Amino acid sequence: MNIHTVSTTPYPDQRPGTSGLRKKVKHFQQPHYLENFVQSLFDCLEEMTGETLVLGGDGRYYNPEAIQIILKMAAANKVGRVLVGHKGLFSTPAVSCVIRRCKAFGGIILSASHNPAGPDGDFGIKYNVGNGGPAPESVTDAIYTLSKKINRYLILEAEDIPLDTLGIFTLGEMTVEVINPIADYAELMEELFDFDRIAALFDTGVFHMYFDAMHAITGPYAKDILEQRLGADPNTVLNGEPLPDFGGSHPDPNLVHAKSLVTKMYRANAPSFGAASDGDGDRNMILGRRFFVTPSDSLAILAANAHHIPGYRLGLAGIARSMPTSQAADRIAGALGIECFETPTGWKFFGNLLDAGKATLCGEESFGTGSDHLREKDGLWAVLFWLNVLAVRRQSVESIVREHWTHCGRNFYSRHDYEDLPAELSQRLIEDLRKQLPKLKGKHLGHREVILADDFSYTDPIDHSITTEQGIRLCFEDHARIIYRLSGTGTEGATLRVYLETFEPNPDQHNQETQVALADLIQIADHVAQIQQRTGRSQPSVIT
Ligand code: VG1
Ligand code: CO
Repeated sequence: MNIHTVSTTPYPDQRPGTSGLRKKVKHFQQPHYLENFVQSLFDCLEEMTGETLVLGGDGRYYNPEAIQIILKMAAANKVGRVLVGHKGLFSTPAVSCVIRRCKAFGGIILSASHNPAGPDGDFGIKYNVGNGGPAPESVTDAIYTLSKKINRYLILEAEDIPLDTLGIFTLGEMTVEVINPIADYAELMEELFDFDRIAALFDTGVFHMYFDAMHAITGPYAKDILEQRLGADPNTVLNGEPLPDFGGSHPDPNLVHAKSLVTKMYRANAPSFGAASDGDGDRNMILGRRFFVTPSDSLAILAANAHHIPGYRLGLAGIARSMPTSQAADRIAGALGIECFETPTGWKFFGNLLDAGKATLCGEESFGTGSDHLREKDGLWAVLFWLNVLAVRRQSVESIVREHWTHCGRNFYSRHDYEDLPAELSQRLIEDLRKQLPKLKGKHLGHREVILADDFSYTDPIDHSITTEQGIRLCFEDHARIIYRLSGTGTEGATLRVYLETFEPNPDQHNQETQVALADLIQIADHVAQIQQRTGRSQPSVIT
């Protein structure tokens, strides 16, 4: 066996963010950049010797090259077996599924999620542990520490593995299995949902839907599950071919970036249901005919309707939401008599709650929803959940949401993003807010009184680890909230996220336009943080 020990020097910037290490493709293509990170990962997890790993990515530019490098490094580092997706493809939730089903030691996902791809776009790498979920911060911190003192990496000299061919290959003493990345995942979906009932809904001939895969990873999954297994029209899946540059678009399923789907869903003869997913398949956007469901509402409504779904018929242990996600989930948890957990942003914080059986459904305002069926958020799962609910209730999406508001009240919710700000300016803005916190409590802002002003800190109820500085929050006595935090997934400049929420119990007020309902809060948010003045921006770059 020809294992090379290659000398290298550390890069100082390999700290994983909210969801793995994300950088420009060109940054990853610097000499030994990818290799340094991967070797730090192998050094951190020495027990990987002889074990099984799952490997794949969302198909973006540099995916095939990175997979070959990682395979040869895995062989040199004594990994026993790697299950790699056909053509190197795997959605994030499918990797989580296969890790769990095959009892693998962990998995490596190559993706920068919804960030644009191509030679000038972004690339990313993320490690998932044996429960199928993103590595906890203790692991990502350890990898980062090793990356700062790395001086060599190990790689096997060998021919590339033919990723286009399903089958079993060897690399030195390691086995490589090129597997169908859809099969296990689709089987799991069939176990959770009533496929016959959903198929019967499509059979009526009056229910039509679009699923926009945005030229990213979910195309093949959606075609297999929606069109083949469930019998949806053959043209249901839009942009179903994964492309290395995602067709030049920004595969982020929201009203701004999934514009063409939104246009189709708002025209006169729009279908009953529309959905989209992101680059790596873990996000979802849900639309009815001329109707948008906010991700926070979607989480609450799935919880309220879980008893209709075979996989959740026995009831929910609890619900977990990220801190900035609206409190609609708390209301339904209260009504169901179950606990609602509030975690920092990022799916890794749900892992312990799911493993301990404390939460069944989880969600984030950033178009992420999932459950204990795996340990990642799961775009297509959310779409199937909605389809199963629609198949049982035979109502429109809009009427289901409106009924929910009538019972539980409506949480008006919006996120305002200020992208590509100078890093220092945005850091200072947050620090200055932090300094203001002691005086904000008890203060009247507009007609509301601030009852809590803090920088969110989380103590994990299972392992008691503490995570601090997770977002500045102002909570008002009428359940309204303003939250400020900086993104941890960007690759250029800094992004300030401002999350705004009010609660409206009166159904007569539920028809207001969201930005109108939130107008006074938006003003207060700007006034407190002096966003316009400090950034010179008169409005956010993206509103979701
Ligand atoms: C964003 C979202 C967060 C999500 C993360 C990863 O993080 O806000 O809710 O978990 O992306 O999702 P940030 O730090 O930029 O706000 V994905 O689909 O990009 O893996
Ligand atoms: Co994603």
